[in-house]
Amino acid sequence: MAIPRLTHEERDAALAELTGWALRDDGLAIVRTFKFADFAEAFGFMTRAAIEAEKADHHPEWFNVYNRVEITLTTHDAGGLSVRDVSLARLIDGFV
Ligand code: HBI
Repeated sequence: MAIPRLTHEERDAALAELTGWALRDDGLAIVRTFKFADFAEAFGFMTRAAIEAEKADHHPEWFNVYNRVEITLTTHDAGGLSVRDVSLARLIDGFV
């Protein structure tokens, strides 16, 4: 399903609203690193985020080692950032 890519203005406005997310160097994704007390906390966070991602049909690219979770959000179907990335980032921020 074609989904529009955010304009630079929309992108910058969205980032201003989000906590702790940064634009990836190529401008096509937003990234954030989370640190938790231990692995169990980190994995619990990933479990909650996975449930929301599946509900939204929008999936993160992520890396976890011990208590650190690095998340990258981009919309493959838009070839960059879309509203789906901003919405999922906002949902994920609600878990920390
Ligand atoms: N997740 N991040 C991301 N980007 C997508 O384009 C995407 C997705 N999850 C599912 C999905 N697209 C499907 O809706 C389409 O592949 C049909």
